[in-house]
Amino acid sequence: MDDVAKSADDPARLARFEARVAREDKVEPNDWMPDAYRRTLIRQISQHGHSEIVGMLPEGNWLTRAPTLRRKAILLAKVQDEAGHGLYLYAAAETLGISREELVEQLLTGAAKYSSIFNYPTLTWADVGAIGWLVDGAAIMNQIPLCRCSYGPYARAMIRICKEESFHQRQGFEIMLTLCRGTDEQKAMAQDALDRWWWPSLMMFGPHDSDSPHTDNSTRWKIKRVTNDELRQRFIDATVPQSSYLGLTIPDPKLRFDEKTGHWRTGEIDWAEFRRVIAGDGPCNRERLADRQAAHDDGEWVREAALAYGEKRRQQPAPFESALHAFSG
Ligand code: BYC
Repeated sequence: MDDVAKSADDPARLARFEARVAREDKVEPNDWMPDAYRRTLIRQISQHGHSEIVGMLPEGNWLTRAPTLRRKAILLAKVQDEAGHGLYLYAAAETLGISREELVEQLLTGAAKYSSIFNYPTLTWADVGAIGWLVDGAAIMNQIPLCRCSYGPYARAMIRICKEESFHQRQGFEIMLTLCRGTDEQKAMAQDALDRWWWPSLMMFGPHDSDSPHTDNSTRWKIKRVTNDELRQRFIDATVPQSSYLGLTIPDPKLRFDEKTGHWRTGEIDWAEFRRVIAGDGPCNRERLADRQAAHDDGEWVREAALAYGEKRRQQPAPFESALHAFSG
């Protein structure tokens, strides 16, 4: 039995809700919604927000070692964008009734997931290029359809996020192009980064549709517009020609172009690796959570100062009242 069938929601209300979603009306925070719809959105939006926050770490690793001032300024802007994406997404999740404190706690205790992709190391500068090209490229492919998600606050947050992701993807491709047009050593570094990031990027789209427990409900409610396998295929079809343009080789001996369908076909993804990484046993899971915890602890004085400032402002009379007070006094 799926979540909808198990739902204790009033059937008439549920039918009205589903008709509304079918008409493409946006669902807003104060509207009635089935519990399972709310839970799915909190799960997906918070996992997405956590991914943006943890996603700052692998690239942040190269901020102090970027090869030029220009590269450093660009990378700094990109990492800041990701912090902003995390905050828009946390704000969107908060409209569904979960607090920021709960969200942060779920991330830090490991109770909530974030994307598997961020549990891999960034060993060379070329990894920053590969992340932009492949990881942000996969993110855009997955997120453009989310701009039409049925839940208004998530859909609106995604519009701005996608515009910024598109800049991120281009800067990554441009790093790869520069390396591929450079020395043999630089090109080898770009190939090595592609070798290590290709398969994890394909895993970003999630399990095959046949193994994806959430796809049916999410598609029915227009949270997901396109399935995991369809999006993965779109990404592969867009990326294989880009890799040829760079003069790089996709690390998959089974990769072939299927003339009949017009799609690139890959070998099988290592799903055992995917399951290991999302269960917390990837190459960098522990390091990422420890770094995130340290950043959270280091930021405690900022949170305390912001709260104290907010409290002080609350105790002060509003500007209009104090002007009135001065006038009458
Ligand atoms: N990693 O039924 P399914 C970014 C989980 S981009 C970890 O298909 P759903 C960024 C899934 O959560 C990355 N877990 O689920 C880019 C579920 O577990 P639970 C983030 C994964 O939700 C560049 C289970 O597997 N993007 O942030 O229908 C720079 C079954 O899966 C993964 C988003 O989050 C994975 N790769 O579909 C910086 C986009 N894949 O909850 C930052 C929004 C699956 O049952 N999210 N799982 O324990 C989505 O589009 C969907 O949630 C997914 C999964 C396609 C990811």
